[in-house]
This record gives sequence, C-alpha cells and structure tokens, in this order.
Amino acid sequence: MNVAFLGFGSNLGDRHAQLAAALRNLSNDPAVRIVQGSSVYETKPVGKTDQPDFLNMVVQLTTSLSPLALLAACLDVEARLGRERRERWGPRTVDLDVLIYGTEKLNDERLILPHPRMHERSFVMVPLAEIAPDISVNERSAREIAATLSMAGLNRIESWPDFSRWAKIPDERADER
Ligand code: PH2
Ligand code: MG
Ligand code: MG
Repeated sequence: MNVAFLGFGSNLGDRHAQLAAALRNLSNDPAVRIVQGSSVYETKPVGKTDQPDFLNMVVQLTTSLSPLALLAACLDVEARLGRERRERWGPRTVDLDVLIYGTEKLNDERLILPHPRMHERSFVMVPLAEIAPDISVNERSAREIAATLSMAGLNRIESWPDFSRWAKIPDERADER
C-alpha cells in the first residue's frame, strides 16, 4: 500500500456538499482507503482572483493504485460530480489534486509529483501541515513550509461537520474486525 495526499477544492455551488461527495466517491473505490482529512478552510482565490472563495482541505489515503491510476480516479470523481473544464485556474465544482505519493518524484506530462506549486500555496500547506506536519516536500517538512506562508485569506471553518472524523470511520471499523 502506498500513502498519498490529495488536495480538495471547490468554489461553485454547494461547496461543502461537493467536498463530502468527492470524499464519499473516492472512499467507494475498493483500491482506496481514506486515512484522515484535515479541517476545511475557506480561502481567497489564488492566481485568478476574480472568482468565488474556495473551500479547501487535504486528505490522506492509502492505495494500491499507481500514481497515474490515482490521478485517473480523481478525474473520474471530478467528472461524476459535474466538473466542466473551461479555463485553467477558473471556478470549479470540485478539484482533486494529487499532491504527494509516497516518496515518488514523477515528471510526466499528466502529473508532476510532488505537486509543483503546493509549497507556495497556503491553502494546501496549512491543511497538510495539520494532518502530516513531518511529511517532507522538496526536503522540507510541511510544518516548516506552512510556517513561512501568510495566513491571510485563509479561514479555518469550525462550525461545519468535521471531515477528519468522518474520514476516519472506515479505518476504525477495519481495526475492530
Ligand atoms: N485552485 C486553483 C487556483 N486557485 N485558490 C484557492 N484558494 N484554492 C484553490 O483550490 C485554488 C485556487 C487551481 O486549482
Ligand atoms: Mg488545483
Ligand atoms: Mg486539478
């Protein structure tokens, strides 16, 4: 089994429901086991700024899928949740990005690992550091990188259901059997 981290984002429609649906969809894949999820953060759009605020979170999973097969599974979930790709960095119902896959360094035209821009994005590094502070990204820990990034435009949501608890359920059940 390989450990992977995914970035989840949504800024169109019922953002919270879409994150939950994406998590549920992924966890239905028998080759994927959700380990834990970060808190959900409401974040100002980065890059193309004239679009609605995002909800972002990071999810840790284990999988028997290869990196490219995991990417395909993510794109499949995005398509099932009605994502239309109109413009790069534009608004999206749901965006699932493979951030880290074990210690894999990959440079494929479809997928670069670790994700090439994650270390400069607080909406990725802050939730990642919350669930895996010691994980290494380009030879630095997530905790260290997150500490260098501005928290401006990032708001941890506390009033909504905690995905991290929800995501742990399959694991806890497995331990009980
Ligand atoms: N994703 C992008 C571009 N900009 N900004 C925020 N806050 N959150 C995102 O998930 C995001 C973004 C491209 O995928
Ligand atoms: Mg993205
Ligand atoms: Mg994407």
